[in-house]
Amino acid sequence: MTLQIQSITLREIALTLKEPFQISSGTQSHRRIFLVHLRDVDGAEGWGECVAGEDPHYGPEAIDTAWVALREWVAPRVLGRSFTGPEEIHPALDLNFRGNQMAKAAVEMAAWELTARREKISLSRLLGGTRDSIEVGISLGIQKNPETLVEKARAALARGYRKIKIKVKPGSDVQYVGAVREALGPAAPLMADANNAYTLADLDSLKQLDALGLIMMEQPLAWDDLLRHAELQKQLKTPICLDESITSFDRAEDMIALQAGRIINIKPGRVGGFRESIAIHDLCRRHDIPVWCGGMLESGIGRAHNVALASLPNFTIPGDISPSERYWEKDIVIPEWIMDGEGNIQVPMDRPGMGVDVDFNRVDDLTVRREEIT
Ligand code: OSB
Ligand code: MG
Repeated sequence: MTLQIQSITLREIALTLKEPFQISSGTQSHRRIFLVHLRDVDGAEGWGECVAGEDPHYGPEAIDTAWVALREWVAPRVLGRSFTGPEEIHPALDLNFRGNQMAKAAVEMAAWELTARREKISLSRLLGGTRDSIEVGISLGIQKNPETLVEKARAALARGYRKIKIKVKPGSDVQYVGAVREALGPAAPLMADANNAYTLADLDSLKQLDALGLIMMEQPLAWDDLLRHAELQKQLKTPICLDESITSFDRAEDMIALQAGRIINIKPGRVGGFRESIAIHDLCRRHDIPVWCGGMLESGIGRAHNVALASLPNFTIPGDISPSERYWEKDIVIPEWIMDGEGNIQVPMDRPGMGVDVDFNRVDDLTVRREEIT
């Protein structure tokens, strides 16, 4: 069976978050969601979501640059070509085409989704998933004071979330995380994510966070750094987890060689798609490095891809894959993503493709921009 993509439709939809999400590098309250819809020569379809944000505060891409990259350079390398399978897309997009991982990933991941539908198996199975249920956590944005944060963390634990990630930045760190630790006790599964807000000059604050018994500290230093993270890791007992810095398989190898971190947050969009995510997953497994699946405030479509990826065996730490209700009044997939009281989301193993249907009428209603490339 060959893979021949005939058309790629780009769509931007507008979705409002239930509550604004603040991290050290920026705040979001409305999401401009970038969806990708593929059709192959036989009429089979596949959905993807480009996770680039409104502006380049997380990584170098933003929705508007990704749109151009997808139209100008990704689409021409994929349309009208014949691939033996979706694993051939990444190499075709990687050759003499730098960066733009999120734009590349959107199409690559949609091609895996399309293939799973054609083969009438779940996306999870196509990727090598082994679990029928995944454990999930919540990512709490920076709050106006420690009391508000404590209430949100307490409610999250009561709701069943298996891991509570707290966004930090200088000035909203030790006091905030310390208050949660105090309120929820030593066993509460807490971690912090700094989104690059510190430098090695902040060692004092980082050492105080280190004393709070966190499962890990995510990306404390610069977004593309490895060397300074290695220096920092030597001084901390808390494992460092890298997010922004891991943009490819090679960067993951570098992290391991330099001992710049002990855990990786895999976001398939950040590394160019599923092929690279699986390679990083396998590499980490060989090196006893646990991985977990990060999130980018995705709609139900991007979430479906994350659920499938998180079903692979070395995803041993709960992911930032909260249920639809955490983000939206109403999601764009049917059924919505739901979490049980123990913090589990079921992997739709017995449904073809990503396992949820797109609410097409609603997507149409929410669409602000559409472009079809053939
Ligand atoms: O650093 O993990 C991050 C959201 C946007 C940009 C960066 C990050 C995040 C999150 C959100 O933490 C996690 C989620 O989707 O729930
Ligand atoms: Mg992060």
